[in-house]
Amino acid sequence: MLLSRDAQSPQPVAIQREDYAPPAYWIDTVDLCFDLDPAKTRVLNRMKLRRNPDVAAQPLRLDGDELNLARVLVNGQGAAFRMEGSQLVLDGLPDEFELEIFTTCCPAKNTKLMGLFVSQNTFFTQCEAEGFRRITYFLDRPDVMASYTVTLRADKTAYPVLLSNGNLVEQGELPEGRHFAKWVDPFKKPAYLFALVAGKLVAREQRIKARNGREHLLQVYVRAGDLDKTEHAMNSLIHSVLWDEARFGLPLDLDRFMIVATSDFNMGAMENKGLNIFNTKYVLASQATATDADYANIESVVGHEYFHNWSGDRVTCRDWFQLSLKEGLTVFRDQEFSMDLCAEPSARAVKRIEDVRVLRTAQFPEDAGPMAHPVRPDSYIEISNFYTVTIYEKGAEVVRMMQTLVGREGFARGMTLYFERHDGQAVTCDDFAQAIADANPDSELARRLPQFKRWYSQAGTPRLAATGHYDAEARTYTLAFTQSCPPTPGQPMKEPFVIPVAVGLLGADGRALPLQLEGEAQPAGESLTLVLHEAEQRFTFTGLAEAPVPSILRGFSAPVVLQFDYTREQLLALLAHDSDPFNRWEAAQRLALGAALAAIGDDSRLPDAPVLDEAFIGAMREVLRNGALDAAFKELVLTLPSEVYISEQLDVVDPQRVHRVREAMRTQLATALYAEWQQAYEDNKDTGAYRPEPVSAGRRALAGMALAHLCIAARESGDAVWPGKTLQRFKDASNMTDRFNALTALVVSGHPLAAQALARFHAMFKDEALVIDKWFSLQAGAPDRGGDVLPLVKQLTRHPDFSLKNPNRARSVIFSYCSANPGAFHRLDAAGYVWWSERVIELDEINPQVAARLARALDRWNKLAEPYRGAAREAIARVAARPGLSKDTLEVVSRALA
Ligand code: 0A1
Ligand code: ZN
Repeated sequence: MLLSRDAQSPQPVAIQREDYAPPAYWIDTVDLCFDLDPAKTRVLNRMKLRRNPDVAAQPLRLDGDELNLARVLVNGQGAAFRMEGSQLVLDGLPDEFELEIFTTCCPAKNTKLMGLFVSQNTFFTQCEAEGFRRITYFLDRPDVMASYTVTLRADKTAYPVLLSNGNLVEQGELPEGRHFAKWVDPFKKPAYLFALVAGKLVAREQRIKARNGREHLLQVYVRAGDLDKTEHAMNSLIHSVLWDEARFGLPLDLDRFMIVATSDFNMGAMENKGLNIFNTKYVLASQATATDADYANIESVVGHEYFHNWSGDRVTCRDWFQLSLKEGLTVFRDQEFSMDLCAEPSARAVKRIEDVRVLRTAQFPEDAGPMAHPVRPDSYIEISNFYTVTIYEKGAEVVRMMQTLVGREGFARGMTLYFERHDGQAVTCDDFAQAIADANPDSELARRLPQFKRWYSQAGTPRLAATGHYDAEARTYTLAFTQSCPPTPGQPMKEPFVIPVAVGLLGADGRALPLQLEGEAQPAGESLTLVLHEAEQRFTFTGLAEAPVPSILRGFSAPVVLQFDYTREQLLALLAHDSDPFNRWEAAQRLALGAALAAIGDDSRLPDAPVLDEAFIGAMREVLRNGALDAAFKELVLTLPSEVYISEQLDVVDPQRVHRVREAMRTQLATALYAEWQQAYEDNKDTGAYRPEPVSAGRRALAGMALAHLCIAARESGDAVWPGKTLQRFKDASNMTDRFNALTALVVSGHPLAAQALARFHAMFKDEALVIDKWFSLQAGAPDRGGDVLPLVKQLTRHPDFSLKNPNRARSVIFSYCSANPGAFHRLDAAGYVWWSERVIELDEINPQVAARLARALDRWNKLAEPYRGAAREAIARVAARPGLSKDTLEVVSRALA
């Protein structure tokens, strides 16, 4: 499967889940001493080890990567060792011993941002998954848990703040203007949770008392100029602490909990014990610089990392195949947290719809492509490639289904049992599912646990085909389900899943009909969860005087594709009346998708022919006018399915055609609903003093959407009023959400005023890196007009503010174009693909993790129509043939070509 490699880099090997074996040695304590210097940092590592008596005697093999080894002592004596590849191997060791290892590394040259690196004159670490081995030789695997003592020494003027995990036990001065700090972590932890930070930082501090009376110091560390942007992160942290205690009885177990922000970070944030390190994007916010979406993301990421303190840190993963044990569970927890913080039930529903949208536009394609893998993968070459939407978002859906099957209270009981049983351990996905089932012995989960766990072992998105039959004479309605799951790499055949399907039935007038299942004594309420477990199953409802409209998979109760031949009338009825907001939204999506697919499949269609019919437009008009609906919900309903989502429904994709049809739909909505957009704008344009909470955020979102459509309509009619008003709003806005929405409206409608607004925006925010990222990203993601985006993107990469070394900046241009702008990226002349391959190769030399993510932009090449398909394959092959490619990128492109 893998392609030829140059002589220096050996063929990368795949690690298999089945090969798991416990470690040959345990490391009980680690005493680390750092002399921090960007060019040459010295690391003295003194460990106490003992042989694992359960494992046959074997040499000690310590992982290392890009380290300079100076000394190895066993019990204070120089010891014989050998290198096997990057591993340090020691033979003939006693059963218990002290091992001292002295190494140096060069943080200033660490562009991979794994291990110890420097960002803006500050030291940071990133150790998950396998970065600790870039700091010292170690058993770098999550089932080796040790107690850490860390001493940091550095120049006091350049690095006044010295942080590590746990408690600060000592600090003081050293000769030559240096100082030190000593930290002790009271909890054992795997190496991937180790962290240190050293630099010129300031902190927002807050002391809180938890429900149980314990006091804690919370700190958010940033660079001096950013302190005024930390209030929201601190509030989010306080809410997180209170929520985990209230909902799951999980208290903060440390005296001090720290968050530190860095602008150079590969991912969103990292849950190091007591010392979370964050991408600035998920910490810094002010009303002038951050949008409502930024505020919401900060809340959920701060929550996510904090919740890891239990689901990840106190109970961790036995091996990296179990990654979803902590990630799926913690995403589920952060989703629930954000929902529970919503004051209005309708805002909860909006959050659910947003989460499902992410799942369906990112995870479903992953599950159908070359990188498809089970929630608990069976093998990997580079674990960094498996921090995926499948592990995170589908993993969260699996946990959510467990909650559905045992009920909310039962799930909380299961969580309590899980943490009681496994506190301080490194465990598996099986252990988690077992605990939830054991706490709920009479549940459907407990009854079908082995089958339920297929959600962990089988990749692919199940298809659930349903049909409905009404028998007027018997007054019954029968729903028949057939489930199947397409093959995925290495898994040609699938066994049936346990699928919870929440259903309701609506009458012609839109009211909920009683749900009396045949054979059940009692009628259910308005909604009922059917638990499917066979390939084919049917359910009959009795006592129905009329043919019902079925509302199936309410709340998206399982991560499946539901296939039901809804008539347009049925969908319009669901959109107008369903009491389940998710299915109400889903009905509109199905209607829009149906129209898009019909237009895309119509070879005789003229470029500007209308796509949407009067019934759909009328329904959208009703939604916009409906005084009972929230603005946030309206915005979601009016948002057309994305090009990616539409493309996923096709066997062969012509991305240009998909783009043109979707643009035509948007233009049609813009012109046909002109009056309603004006009204929506007028009604929602003023949201008073800025508060980043869901209700007013929803109103700002709808006002922004209205403005974009009004500018599109103006483009069609030649009217100059709305673009002018939009520019004025852009100038006058008192918060970033309104300002950026106005700018976006000018850019997406392609209005000439966009140029001056963009220039002004850059000038206003030239010192705000996160805002400049938005400026880049908006342009690289703009709708293509005659192939104009690629030349612009090339120009943007030559802009003085552009840097390939900063992941946020690289993503803002390159990913916004290659991964988020299909209409511009897929060009008939293949120039987008050529440019992509050059950027992947260029980035791979600097930062393989970021390169490998970019490499995934062409995951779905095999579905493309010619000539795109052949050109895309050629571009991938060009990357794969590059000598010396990292194993990260090589794994992605090899799978794509397999
Ligand atoms: N555990 C983190 C994700 C993460 C993974 C790898 C990283 O290093 C490159 C950084 C962060 C989380 O789930 O938030
Ligand atoms: Zn996580």
